[in-house]
Amino acid sequence: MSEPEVVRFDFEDGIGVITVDYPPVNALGPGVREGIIAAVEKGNADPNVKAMVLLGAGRSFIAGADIRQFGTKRPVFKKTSVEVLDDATKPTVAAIHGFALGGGLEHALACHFRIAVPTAKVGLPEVLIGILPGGGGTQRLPRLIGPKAAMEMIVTGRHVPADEAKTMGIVDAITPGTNLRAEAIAYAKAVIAEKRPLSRVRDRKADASAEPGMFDAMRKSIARKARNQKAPYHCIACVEAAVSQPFDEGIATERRLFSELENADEAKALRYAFFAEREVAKVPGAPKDFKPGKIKTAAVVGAGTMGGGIAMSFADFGIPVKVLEVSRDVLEKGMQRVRDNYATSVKRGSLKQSEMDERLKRFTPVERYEDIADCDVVIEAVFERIDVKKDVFAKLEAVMKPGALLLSNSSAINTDIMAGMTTRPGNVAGAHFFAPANVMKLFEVVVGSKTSVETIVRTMQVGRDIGKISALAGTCDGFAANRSRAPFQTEMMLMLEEGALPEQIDKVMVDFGYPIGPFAVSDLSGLDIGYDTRKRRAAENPNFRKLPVPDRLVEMGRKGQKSGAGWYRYEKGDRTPHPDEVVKSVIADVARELGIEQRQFTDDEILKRLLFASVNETCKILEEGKCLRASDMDVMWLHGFGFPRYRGGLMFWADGIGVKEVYRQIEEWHQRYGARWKPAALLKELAESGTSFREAKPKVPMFTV
Ligand code: T1G
Repeated sequence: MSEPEVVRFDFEDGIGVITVDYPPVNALGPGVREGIIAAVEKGNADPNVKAMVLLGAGRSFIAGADIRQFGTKRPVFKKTSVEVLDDATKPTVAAIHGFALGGGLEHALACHFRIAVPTAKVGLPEVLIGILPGGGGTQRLPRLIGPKAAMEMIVTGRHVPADEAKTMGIVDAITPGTNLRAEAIAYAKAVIAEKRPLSRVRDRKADASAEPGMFDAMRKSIARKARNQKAPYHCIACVEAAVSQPFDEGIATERRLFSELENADEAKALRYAFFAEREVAKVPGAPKDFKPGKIKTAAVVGAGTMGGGIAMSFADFGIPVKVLEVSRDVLEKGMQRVRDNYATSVKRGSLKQSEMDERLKRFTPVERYEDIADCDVVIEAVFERIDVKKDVFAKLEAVMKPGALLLSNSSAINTDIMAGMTTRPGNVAGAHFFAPANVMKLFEVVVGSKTSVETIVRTMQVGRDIGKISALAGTCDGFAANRSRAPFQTEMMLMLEEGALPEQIDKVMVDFGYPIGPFAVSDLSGLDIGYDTRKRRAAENPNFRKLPVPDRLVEMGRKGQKSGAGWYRYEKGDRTPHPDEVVKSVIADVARELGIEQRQFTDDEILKRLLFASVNETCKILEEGKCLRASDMDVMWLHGFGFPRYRGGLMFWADGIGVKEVYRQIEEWHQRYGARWKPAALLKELAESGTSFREAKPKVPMFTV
């Protein structure tokens, strides 16, 4: 059977209709550009064709170049499909629904007119995958809407809704979209009937005279976020060329700068992250046709900091949420904290007052379990104590409607313990949020031994319904994300005893690309959190390796920012961390008492001691089947721990160093430091077989279908 046509051309009422049909999102995959060229040339040559419209079949217009093709050899065209459109001898209309992104919008910009349905979104998001609009977008958009607005869109990569695109002048008209094809044909016929002048975007002028300093101002404003990256700056340079160079020279500049980016490490890492975030959503073995509907009502048990943040996550995405707290006083305090959080966002300008009011209306504080019985999903966020969790699940068992998802936000307690309190363990799973729950994107779905595949799929969807990135984890101490990060936290403390300082370690990690260093993070979250856990572990396990440095700081009352000092000293009302001699002397005392000789550390050793420790642990997590893919762990590190996106993720970065070198170095530390650095069996296997981390497969299935 011949391949289905990826681009169709048909004729209706004097109009040539070009339809791109390359599911799922009409990316410019193999044959699409060729099909568009052939269709436009056919329309040009046919005297019965008075005008042409360009449409996407299915759910979207054209979502851009086929990202999978980057880094591979691609056909070179005498005239690209954008140029052929640009030179069309008859009026052309792009009719946009769904998304017109990247090369998709670039094709639309080469048409004489653009119409869009109200729900459509347009954008040039190439910078988000480490490149830049390579099909003339950096030259046409500034000519259409002005260099400043164009530069903001191109450097942020944001999607612009149709109404805003109309206001900006990207779109000429909004059309209902009840029958987009017919509406596009009607629009084209009106263009002919009214003899509208056909102006090409490329023939306009991009003028920056009103604000010549806009380019340097943009460079300054992105300096922190765009650290160690090239693409954002190349985007600015291209828009600058649109202002300072004739069109064709600007196109040459765009092509040159694009070619510097496509195969750079940053672009490879960002493309990897893009696909990893789509792979992580897949539940192996789940029935393909099982598509759970969006949840309609949610409940959260516990109105503490986490409970309030979880409830906000639902309200923020339009889902009514009941907050259950048996103590009215705690309930009121929790609701006040929610109101204060929203008020802070309003004050900062990131939320409108009207949005805050709308979101608060979605909250229903309740004090009885019966009041949440009708909810589709309930998430408990009560004290991290087994007896308390058991009590909650026993009460949920008694009231929740059949089929309700019974989820636990516990960050460590075995999901099976909660499931054991119910007669429906299949409906029980972990839903682990990361603080602050309404901000952090990672949503770790923890699979209990009896969790059903349907519950897994439904719970993954709950995460997406509230704008999170859902990732699967097996039940073990710390599940997948926190367990993989624990050795990082151990090594950062032990290196202090050996002579490194908090400020040196933090600088290494900030230079690597983290927004702030791990000790500054610890000062934010509070040193007492780790202290309690260590005390509990030491009581349970006499061989537990104590960490005297942080323990002493907590016992001195240095709990972090909340107490004015922790790893750093803070001036009143100022959150700037200042290195503190007191910390240095505590470190020196501990090292002396432990008889550890102090030494200098290179930045490279600090970086690898921290990250290799987690790479090794991730190999153990993978071999035990507590994580499905190395790329899933990368998604967790990107969205749970602020790992720099332009480095792809922990395991992608380690692959850049090479499995063999990682194994050699870990084995060397194993000889020097003992058992905690024993290489994972999987790591040894990968090194010996020359397999990359990305190809690593779990040895044990996480669940059976
Ligand atoms: N190329 C290849 N595959 C793509 C793709 C693309 N551009 N966009 C989506 N997919 C796949 C995706 O991997 C998934 O596959 C499926 O489609 C559904 O995607 C020359 C150089 C359009 C907003 O950056 O932002 O044009 O997992 O789950 O949530 O100047 O996809 O099912 O196998 O994300 O509804 C610029 C990227 C490219 C847009 C839809 N364009 N895509 O979101 O679905 S560079 C982009 C998206 C370029 C030109 C330059 C989103 C979406 P699978 P999905 P969604």
